[in-house]
Amino acid sequence: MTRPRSVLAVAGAAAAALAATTALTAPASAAPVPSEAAPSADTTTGEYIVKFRAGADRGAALRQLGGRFGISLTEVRSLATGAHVVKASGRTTGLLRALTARGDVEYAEPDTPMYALSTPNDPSYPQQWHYFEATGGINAPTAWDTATGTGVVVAVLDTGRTAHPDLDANTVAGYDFISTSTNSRDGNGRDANPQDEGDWNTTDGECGIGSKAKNSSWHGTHVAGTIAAVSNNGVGVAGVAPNARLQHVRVLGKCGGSTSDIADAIVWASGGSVRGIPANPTPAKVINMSLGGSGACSRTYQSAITSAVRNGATVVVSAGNSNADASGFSPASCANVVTVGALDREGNRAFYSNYGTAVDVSAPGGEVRRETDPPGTKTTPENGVLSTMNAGTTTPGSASYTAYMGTSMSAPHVAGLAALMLGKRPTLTPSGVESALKANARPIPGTCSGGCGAGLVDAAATVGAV
Ligand SMILES: [Ca+2]
Ligand SMILES: [Ca+2]
Ligand SMILES: [Ca+2]
Ligand SMILES: [Ca+2]
Repeated sequence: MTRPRSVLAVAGAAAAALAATTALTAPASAAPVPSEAAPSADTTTGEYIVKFRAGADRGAALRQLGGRFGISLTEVRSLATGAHVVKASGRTTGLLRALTARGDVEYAEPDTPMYALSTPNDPSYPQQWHYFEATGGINAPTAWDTATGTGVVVAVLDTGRTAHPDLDANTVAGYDFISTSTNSRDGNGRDANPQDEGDWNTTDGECGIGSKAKNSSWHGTHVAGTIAAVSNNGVGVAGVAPNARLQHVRVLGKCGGSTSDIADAIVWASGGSVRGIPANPTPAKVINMSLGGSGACSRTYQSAITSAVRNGATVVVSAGNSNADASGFSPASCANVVTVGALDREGNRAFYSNYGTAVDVSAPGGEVRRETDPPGTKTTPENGVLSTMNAGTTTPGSASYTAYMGTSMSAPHVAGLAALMLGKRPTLTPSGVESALKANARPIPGTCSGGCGAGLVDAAATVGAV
């Protein structure tokens, strides 16, 4: 049994840089809204809704008004309300007032065009460049016009759950698969409560040679927010699949987690049976694993993944943060998973992202560096992926938001997109999801040495294609 060294956001040599979590105090700037019709004429469409009074001679009234304005007015259809849609042959100003002023007209209104309100009102949404920016974003807003992930459960195999106003409403029951009480911090082995008890460690070397003391990461809380933070609630951030359900399956505690626990969690999440554990009441159609460790895919991992895929679950995994070929990491190198590399805001392969033929697609992972890190072109916190967080340094504190970077952040973009696809077309198979993700990805906007898969996932194109 191999033990993954740690969560990808803090794995490997780049641990110090990757653990740099810059707290973003989000300015409450308003989210953009769809543009309104130009107000130069009564309507931009030339269509009015007119309610005539009982007994009115509609034809005569429209002929008379048309003559006065030098246009023709035709009745297009009647409404359930008893009003009629009237179309003018040309743009007019003053026709609406003239209609309203008539004794035989009860009311007249422009037939105002409506638009899908796909731009979330969450105050920090404008900072979530990774959803909407033309260069490095995943083109999510257009996808939200037709897909929100309704009916799809996404399992988050990670550090577990913390209470959060941007997550709670989208959360279903999960499970805690950490079998060793020393790393679980809840005083027992596996149990039904996937609460994240914190993964801090107080001394260097406590989690193996070269490990550093660190505060709790609340990694599962961050990953979950990218997948399905509650959107349009006027709070915090938006998620990629705002109506999907999150299922926290706790597998990472202090010093990471074990392959054996993670393998059982994969099977359980997909609806398979695990000895001694009650069946999952809401099996996941998508499993996100923003975790990994050294070594090619083990028999244990592959057999658990194969079983999950047979159960119909799409398994999305991070490529890893070691700036190395992903073939040497698990579960990134396993078969039948969607392995996701990370790009920065300009669409270049992020400095930490693994690469190679094992990578299927790429997604935004961002870059966050501290002021004390070596100078670079991308040093500001807004280049990271903003999501839900907890403010506790050890045990859980209050809910908050933070920008992180890593392939841990890129995978949940793809897991969320898979949920959008499955919400729209529930019969898609895991291989169908993977093929559509690849076929509709767009070319890497920047540079990628070593291989970034089929390209940067495009939510609008992919959802449109299914
Ligand atoms: Ca426990
Ligand atoms: Ca527990
Ligand atoms: Ca929100
Ligand atoms: Ca694959």
